[in-house]
Amino acid sequence: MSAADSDPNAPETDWSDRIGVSRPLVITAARVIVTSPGRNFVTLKIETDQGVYGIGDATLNGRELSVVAYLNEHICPLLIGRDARRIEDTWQLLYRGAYWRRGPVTMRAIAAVDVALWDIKGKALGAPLHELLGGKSRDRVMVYGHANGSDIGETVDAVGRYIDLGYQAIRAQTGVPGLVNAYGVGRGELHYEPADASLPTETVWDTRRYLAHVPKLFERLRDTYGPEPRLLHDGHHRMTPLEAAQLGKSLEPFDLFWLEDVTPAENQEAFRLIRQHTTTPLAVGEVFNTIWDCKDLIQEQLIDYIRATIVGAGGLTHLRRIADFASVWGVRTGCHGATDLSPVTMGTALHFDAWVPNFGIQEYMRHTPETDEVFPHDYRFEAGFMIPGERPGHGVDIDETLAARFPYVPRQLPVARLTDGTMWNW
Ligand code: GCO
Ligand code: MG
Repeated sequence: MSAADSDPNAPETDWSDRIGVSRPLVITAARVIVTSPGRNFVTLKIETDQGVYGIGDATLNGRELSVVAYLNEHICPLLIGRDARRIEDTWQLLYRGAYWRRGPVTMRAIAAVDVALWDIKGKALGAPLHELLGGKSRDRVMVYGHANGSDIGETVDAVGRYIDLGYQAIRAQTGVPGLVNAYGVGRGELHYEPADASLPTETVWDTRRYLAHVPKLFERLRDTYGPEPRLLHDGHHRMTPLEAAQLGKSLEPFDLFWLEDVTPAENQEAFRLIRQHTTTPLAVGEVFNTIWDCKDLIQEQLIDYIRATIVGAGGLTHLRRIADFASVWGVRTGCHGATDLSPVTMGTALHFDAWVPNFGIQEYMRHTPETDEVFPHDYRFEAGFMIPGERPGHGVDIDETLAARFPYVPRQLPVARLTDGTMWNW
């Protein structure tokens, strides 16, 4: 019995009996829904003349309303009357047609349209997205969870809790002595939510203290849990390339699965220096929007995992292109999956992950129960893995009545300053 059979409120899933794709599916409406069930989400809903609809995620953490305006003012009007079946042509229209290319706002708006159209196509054909992509390469998708604590002891305990939940891969972050609010340290046990105030919270950063402290965390983790768990760490763009090389080297004895975002990647060449000095695997790309942001990183094999994901990098249509290019150079995927990526992105990413031949891992931070209720979905967690659903399309819906009960709340990400007051990368 499918989830849809057992849930009386589940959306209708048998559109394909009536629709198919033998005639145009004319777009009749495109609406933006903003909701904040614990955090803000922007969702685009595209409706067609034959009743089948699709939804896409357009959430840009801390800058949500810019994408709302981009969609409402510049994209929704031009979608009306178009044939929803023409996903590639619509993607090219929105990318080339704007003249102003790339960037987080534009590419999230494009991603929302793209994913909504893939959702419609899947429903019209009666096929889950992994089938449209070429079928599953794996039945379940390995995910990593976020363990964090204000000191090493707390983080070690948090990693233990993830191991007890069945996770085989865990990202570990810890507070640094002398620094309040180090990156990645949350307040609750399973939820970490950095966008915490209507104006940016100021935090203080000192890379030397951090570099001296982090290896101690991983030494303790290996002493406590042995060689088995895959351990990950996120540097969140705080280091210079040389500092990143130093960290990579000092972590080599602890066999990390990956070291993420060690330095900003606007200058892709910076990774050459890091690569020359360390064999710790490198992951980067949660802020990337297009293949152009990672072209050199990939073809020079300067990284091991590409973190671009559905909502950040122009939807399924473009992410698939990045992944195929990466596969040529032995780079594997590691889709961003923080809580600011809505269940719509998670559902779509899981279909992508189930298909993509060069799959690496998927990030998974649990959404709050309120978020899960607003976005009913058929993917599920099972002992360290996510199982994509079998409903046609991406398998995620939005309960608009419930969504309306959670109005938008202005929230921004923190900022970081060095100890002398200099503005730094959060
Ligand atoms: C991660 C990330 C996030 C980001 C967040 C910003 O690896 O999951 O670095 O937690 O900070 O997505 O909105
Ligand atoms: Mg990150």
